[in-house]
Amino acid sequence: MTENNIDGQNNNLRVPNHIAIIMDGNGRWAKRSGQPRIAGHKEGMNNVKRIAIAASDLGVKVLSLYAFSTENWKRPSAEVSFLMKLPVDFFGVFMPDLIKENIRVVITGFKDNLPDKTRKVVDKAIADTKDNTGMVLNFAFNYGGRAEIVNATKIIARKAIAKELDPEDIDEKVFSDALFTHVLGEYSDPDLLIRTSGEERISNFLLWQMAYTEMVFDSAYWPDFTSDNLVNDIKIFNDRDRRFGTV
Ligand code: V07
Repeated sequence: MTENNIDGQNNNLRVPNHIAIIMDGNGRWAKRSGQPRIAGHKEGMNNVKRIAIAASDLGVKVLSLYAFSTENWKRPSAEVSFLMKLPVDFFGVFMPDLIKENIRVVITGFKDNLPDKTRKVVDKAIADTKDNTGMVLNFAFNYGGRAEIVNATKIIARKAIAKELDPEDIDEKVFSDALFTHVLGEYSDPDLLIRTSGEERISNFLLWQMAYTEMVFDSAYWPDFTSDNLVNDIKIFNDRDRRFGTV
């Protein structure tokens, strides 16, 4: 935890190293003003930039955003096609900001069944920011917690069959290393989960990694979620006692 004193207002704010966000409420935000769901997704995307910069300025080390779940393929195909273009728009518009903010982009999730163009754009963004030393912006993209655990199990099983690993040596470290989040190194587990729009579920996000994560449910729809909401939710987190099962 870093003590953040960059401005008087946030004096003594203890900023969590890893914040994960379920960016919910985009469809309802659009509906509220009589717009189609995709208008909400678009405004939600613009807010990704605002909140990423706010988090980076606060000194967050890893910001994980649940952008697309393995279950989201079941949505209407026009909506899925629209969502698959958002990374293209996102990097097209925001890459200069990411470079300026020294932000490194990573993706956790299944990349193999993404549309070609989406995968190429994502791979390019990862490559173009790989030497950035600031905040890691982790997009959970085509991600599902159970699917990730099943995938890790396959990786470990293959190693055992190849005699590269003794089953007796499988421990929590071996397991964590087989998860997508191993790319986040020491910050693989979120300290704080924020879910917007008032829903209070984890919906298959980072299941293994959230064993000890504090959860804050914010009533704001994601497009309305501001840096003030972020700071407020961090304050709620600060007011809780985290004991990790000890006393
Ligand atoms: C998406 C905007 C945020 C609210 C949630 C639904 C819509 C940014 C990305 C993205 C993903 C990967 C990447 C770069 C950007 C994104 C989807 C949806 C599918 F490498 N926003 N955003 N992807 N929304």
